Amino acid sequence: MIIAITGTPGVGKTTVARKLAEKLGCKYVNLRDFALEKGIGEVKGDELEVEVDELAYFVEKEFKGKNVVLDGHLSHLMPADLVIVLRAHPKTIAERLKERGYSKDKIGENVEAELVDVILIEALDEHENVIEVDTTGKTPEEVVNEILNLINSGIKRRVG
Ligand code: DAT
Repeated sequence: MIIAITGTPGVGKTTVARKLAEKLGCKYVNLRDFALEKGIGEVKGDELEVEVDELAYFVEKEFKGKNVVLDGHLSHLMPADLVIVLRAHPKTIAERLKERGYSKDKIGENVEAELVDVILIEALDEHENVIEVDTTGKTPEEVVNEILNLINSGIKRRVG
């Protein structure tokens, strides 16, 4: 099964995806690294601009039928069996991105995206199996355990 961990930058995707893959004993894939490895997209400053369809094609080709956890803010646009949208308080996102040295504009853009549910809406547009998990006040371990419980209970919760 392909599990996509998505969300606004700073929400906790990499932290949660790595731990989840470890617990499930499956492969962890960072989408940005995967794209670079495949020579897809164009690096512009700190950002990698990729054609979503091209990335999805390579993801399908390489991982279809395998057990992987995809980490990236485009992972909900990939062929996935389950999409987990991580959420955090916009203030938390702002603090984390400031620490990362993001510009004021970039921080504002991402805070706004979190506020208006951009990724959740995109994910629900693309997939049936979408779970929203709020990380507020939780440790990464608690978030991972919540996801594992949902997977084990057959994923009956749906948002939207
Ligand atoms: P992203 O990959 O979404 O940009 P990250 O995993 O690189 O995010 O960074 C998230 C930071 O937040 C990291 O320093 C761990 C911290 N954090 C605190 N509580 C968390 C939680 N419940 N879930 C995920 N990360 C959390």
